[in-house]
Amino acid sequence: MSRLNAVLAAAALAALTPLAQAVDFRSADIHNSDDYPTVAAVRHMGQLLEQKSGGKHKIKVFNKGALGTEKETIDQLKIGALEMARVNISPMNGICQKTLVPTMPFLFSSIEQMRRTLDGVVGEEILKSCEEQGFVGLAFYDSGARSLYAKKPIRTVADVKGMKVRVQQSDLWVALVGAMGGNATPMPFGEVYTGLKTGLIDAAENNVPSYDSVKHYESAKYYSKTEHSMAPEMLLMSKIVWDKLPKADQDLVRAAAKESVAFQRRKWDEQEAKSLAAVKAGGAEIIEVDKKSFQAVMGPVYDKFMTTPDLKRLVKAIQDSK
Ligand code: GTR
Repeated sequence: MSRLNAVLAAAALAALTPLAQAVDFRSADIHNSDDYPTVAAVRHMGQLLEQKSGGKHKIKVFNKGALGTEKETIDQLKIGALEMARVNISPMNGICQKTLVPTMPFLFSSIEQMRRTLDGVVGEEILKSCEEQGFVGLAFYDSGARSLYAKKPIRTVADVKGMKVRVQQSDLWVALVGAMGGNATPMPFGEVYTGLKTGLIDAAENNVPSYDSVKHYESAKYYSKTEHSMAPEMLLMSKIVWDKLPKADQDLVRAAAKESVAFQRRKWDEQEAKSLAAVKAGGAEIIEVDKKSFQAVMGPVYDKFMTTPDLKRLVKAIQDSK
């Protein structure tokens, strides 16, 4: 057997051998603050898992983008080089198609409806759909509603025309901002602060806690409440790592993840209120918008992305559950 074949055979065997021993799962997150709701929630999940497994399994959260951008950590999960990552659903849009659904513009009518949907059968179906691509969807976390912020006030969709707007790395996001008349510029989250400072971009879009935590309001002080998407956060485990866990341990991981959702949502609600106060104190102005003008241009985005019977069924299920 050649050296390479021997290495491959050993790797294949390792992939099949159940992990009877303890594992310290590493979990990635790009947020800088140790107290950001997603970061705190995965840490909390780790405590639950440690208790449930009698100290066998632990989770160590590597936030601040220490393990790479969201796209990079997703790639590492895929090959089993990383155990867990908390990412936004958007960078998964090109990997498992059903994740497009909760990202769609103006789909949910309220935060309550979004939470109910993600907790129910629709949410489960979307999480499960990532398995064949190598990702075990453990839970959805809250990311509130995302809105546009810019160097000048945006009050109606016509104001977006020609603006360079940073978006997440997903074709859907490029189309969504394109439908508003903006020039979408996909880039990782960590580059947005400099992008706004240097004028590479005129605007970006996010929820208030993210707008606050990385101080984007310093150079884009007008936060226009478009609330155009409620794209949630996802907690993912590498399927390669998952398949090596004994069934009983898989159950513990799932249970700890599900239990951490309520904790995350409590933190989220508190953080939204704190961040709103913080950005206002930092000079941000909150602008009310003509939301209907934004909703009116989204038809082509649905036509372009909600193309299969499965996607249409999921959209309809959500619309019918309002
Ligand atoms: C945040 C989200 C991150 C990332 C970021 C972004 O709200 O928590 O996972 O998606 O937005 O815009 O890149």
